[in-house]
Formats: sequence, structure tokens, C-alpha cells
Amino acid sequence: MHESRAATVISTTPFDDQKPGTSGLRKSVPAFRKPHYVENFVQSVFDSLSDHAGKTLVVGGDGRFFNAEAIQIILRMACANGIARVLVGRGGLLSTPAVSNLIRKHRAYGGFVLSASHNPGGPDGDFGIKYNISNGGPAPESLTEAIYANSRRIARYLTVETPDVDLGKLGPQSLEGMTIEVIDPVTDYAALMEQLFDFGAIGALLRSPGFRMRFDAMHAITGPYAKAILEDRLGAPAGTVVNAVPLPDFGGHHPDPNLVHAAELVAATQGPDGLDFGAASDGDGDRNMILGRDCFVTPSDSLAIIAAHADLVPGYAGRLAGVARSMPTSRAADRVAEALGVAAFETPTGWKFFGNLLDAGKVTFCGEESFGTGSDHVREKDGLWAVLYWLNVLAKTGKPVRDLLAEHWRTYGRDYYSRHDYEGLDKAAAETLMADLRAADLEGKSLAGRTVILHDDFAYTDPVNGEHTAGQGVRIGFDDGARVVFRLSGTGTSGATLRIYLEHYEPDPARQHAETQAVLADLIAVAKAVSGVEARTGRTAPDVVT
Ligand code: G16
Repeated sequence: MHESRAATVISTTPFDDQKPGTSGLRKSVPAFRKPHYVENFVQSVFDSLSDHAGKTLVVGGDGRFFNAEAIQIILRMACANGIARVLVGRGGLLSTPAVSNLIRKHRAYGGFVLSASHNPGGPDGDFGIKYNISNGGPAPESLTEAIYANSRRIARYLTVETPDVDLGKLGPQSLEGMTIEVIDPVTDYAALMEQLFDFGAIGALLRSPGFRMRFDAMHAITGPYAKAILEDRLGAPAGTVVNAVPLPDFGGHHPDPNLVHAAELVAATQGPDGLDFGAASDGDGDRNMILGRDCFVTPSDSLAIIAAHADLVPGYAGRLAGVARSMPTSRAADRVAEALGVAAFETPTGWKFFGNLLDAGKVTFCGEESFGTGSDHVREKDGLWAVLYWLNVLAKTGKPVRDLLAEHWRTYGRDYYSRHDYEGLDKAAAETLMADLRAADLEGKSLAGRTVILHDDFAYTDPVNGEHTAGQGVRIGFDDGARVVFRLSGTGTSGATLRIYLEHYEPDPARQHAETQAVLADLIAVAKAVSGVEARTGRTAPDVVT
């Protein structure tokens, strides 16, 4: 504790459910509003750190319901725990990639990101707290485990008794001797984007009358960033960015950029009058969806195409070190890496697993099937970055999205890909399903005309620090390159969500333009049969298909 500060010590008792998931602690707003709940978790973070006294932190969130209250709690506790300076986005707003950039640029000790990402917000929606370390990335497993252990034995937390800080006013102010610097959320991030991309070429494309695009910010955090960069700096027509004002409940929608939750945007790209380019980002601005006229780029293909075109993008030309993807992401990026003679890594789900690879310079680009793509420019996935990358590639090649996709598949083959989610399942039933899948005897068996050549529960050993992570999802690989993967989501807040990932590799250009679900139909049937998902859960179809 900082000697000169009048910290108050408050007694508390542990909650037993503060184990961080795939991406921080995510719970319903009512759970977070229980007395001492936020304080216990935040103190457990501070108790897991060392040497943080006298250092700088970054704090901001996606503007969802409870963002403002949680930030005030964190500021008081940061002060009581000896932090010297906090950078906060005006109004408490910062996107996840912007926090990552600020930590790196200002050499901060770490930061708190307040968001439940793509989960809905509002008084009955979800909230979340994530702690990022000094490389700008999510806390690694060793730290999240320590936080959880501290949350199980916490008996007190430290705070200061002060009025709320005014976060509407730019500039420095003092809280009991701690400096709070309220900054514009967009400035540093926009400067970074300008260094990476060819703003001249992108601007010319956006201003040309033959090119029509829309960016749907889904009433979430990317609105101010996209408006400032796409419209104000690059000259896209006013109105290019829609749903641009962040709302505490995201207008009552899921701020989740996928084919289901961004259906209006998808519709606007279809037919002869469809937009040339459509894109969306999620609650905290780290996810992205890319659409062309009459076509959707799967996140797995997006990563592969990004890697294949690195030489067209100023920030990446001539320096592709390698590519990493999460295990359930399709192998499209691996094919590009192999062709270019660079390394490809397969990690567990969760951006935190990319951090060491990026820090060690082993990879330049990372991506996940869950609409996440990013690079070594920060240590988070980055929605608007992916959109600017695509615009850079479109501007430099002069080709529409559809042609780029077709060309990519012709060169590398197509990985037909889909994810089927069964949401809100009974937790015990879902866990039994996974246990039975693990125990099943499938290797060598013939299923729907394919032979199983791989059946395991994915485990990963970090090539940089040797940390081992097991139990990351059941993989079933077939002799023709097809694959089915099963895992339980680590980001849900009630019950369990079973994700089934399906992919089929098609090298023949004549067969690369079929409808995805039709191509995958026999694998879908196999997945249902081996897991027994429908009989066990009483469901007749997945809740979300992307
Ligand atoms: C988080 C993680 C991602 C992960 C995703 C899906 O994303 O940061 O790395 O891929 O969850 O996780 P799950 O399949 O366990 O639900 P976000 O955007 O929610 O922070």
C-alpha cells in the first residue's frame, strides 16, 4: 500500500465463482452488482501482481451498462493499492485493441478492460473484467490461476473514500495523490493504423463512386473509432459507419458480428445492388466480420488471405515471420504458411495463447474462427484493423472480395467451414457428453465413408515458456482431410454452450463454389451421431450456425 494514501481496508468474504474463463471474468450484470463482487475480483488481481506500486495502468471499457460504476471502483482501488497513474478513455470508453496499444505505447504496467465482448448488455445482460499485462495482452493462464486462487481466500480489499472522478474532461486530475489522465480514446489508435496501412490508397478507394461500403458498429465501442478513421480521415461518405453511437444495451441487440446477429448488414451486401464491402465489429471492438457482394469471408479464410497478401500492406511487407491460429480454426492459414515457407502454430482457443508467440517474434498474424484476427501491432485481436487490412488489399489489387476469395481457393484449395452452437445446455449433461466423446473408441473407424485417423483431446505446450495446457477440445480427423471438433465455450454466463466445428477440404476448383451446409451435411450427421447431442439435450437443431 502507498504510505501517503488514506486507504480504507474493507473486510470481505470470498465468492466461489471468480475463475476467469476464455477471456477474463464474465458474468451477468446482477452477479457483478452483488456487494463486494467487483471489489473482490479487482483486489484478487492486485494481490496477484508484484511491483505494481508506483506504476501506470490503463483502464477503459466498451460503454456497456455498469461500465461507469465499475471504472470508479477500479480507480479508487488502484489508488489504494499504490498505483501512481491511470490512463482512462474519455467517458470510460476504450476498445480492447486500443487498451492493448495504450499499454504498449505508454509502457504501462497493465490494464483493466471492462467488457463482456459480444455478449448482450443492459441491466440483465452481461458484464466482464479482464486484466491485461505489460505486453498489452490478456493475462496468461499462470496469472489467471493466481487471481482465482486469491479470490478463493480473500478477506479484505483496499479502497479510498472519495467522490466519483469526472471522466468527461480531458487532461490530468488527482485522486488522493494518484494521477488520472483522461485521454481521447481514438487518437493513439488512429495514429497506429496510419503507420500500418496505405491510407492514400484506401482513401482513394473509399472516395471513388464505384465503391460502396458499410461498417456496422452495432452500437458498440468501434463506432467512434470507425467514424474518426473511415469517415473523417479517409474520406468515406458520411453514413458509411452505421449504429455508430455506443449504447449501454447495444440497442437491445447482441453486439456480435456474425451472419446471425448482423443479418441486416448481410442483406445489404446481397443481390445486384449489394454493397461491395460490408464489415462489422463487436461490443469491445476486437472481433470482425468481412463481407463482399454476395459473399461472406469466414474468419479462417480471412486469416489465410491476410497472410497471403502481407506484401501489399506497408506495415507488413517483407516481414512475415509465421502464422498462428486456434485449434478449431480451419487449416487455411497453415496452407499459406507452408507455401510461403514460414511457421504455422496451432494453439488452444483464447487470444492469451498468442502472446508469447508474438512477443518472441515467431508469428506476425494470428486468427480465430470466432471472428478474431490480429497481428503483432498489439496483443489483442483487432476488429477495425482487420477491416482496414482488407480495404488495403482491395485497394491495391483492385479486385472485389469475391474474386479474391475464388483466387485464394484456386491456389490453396478451399476449407469449407462452419460452426454449430447448442446454447444454454445443462452443464452436467454437456460435460458428460464431452467426457463420453473423449472416451469413445473412434480411431480407425469408418464414419460416413471416411476413416478416422485422429481422435484426441487437444493439448498444447507453449513453445516459448513450456507451459502445458490440456483438455482443449476433442478433435476427430479423417483420412480425406475433413475434421470435426467439439468443445465447450469458455465465455458463456449461463449453462453450457457446445460448439461443433466442421470442415472439409476441397482442392478441386470445380467444386469450390457449393453451399457450405450442403457440403458439410454428412459431417454434420457424423457429429450428431458420435456425440448424441440431440438425444442427450432434446434439441433438434443448433441455436446458431455460422
Ligand atoms: C474470446 C477470446 C477468444 C475466443 C473467444 C471464443 O473472445 O478472446 O480468443 O476465441 O472468446 O471463446 P469460446 O469459444 O470459449 O466462447 P471475445 O471476443 O469474447 O473476447
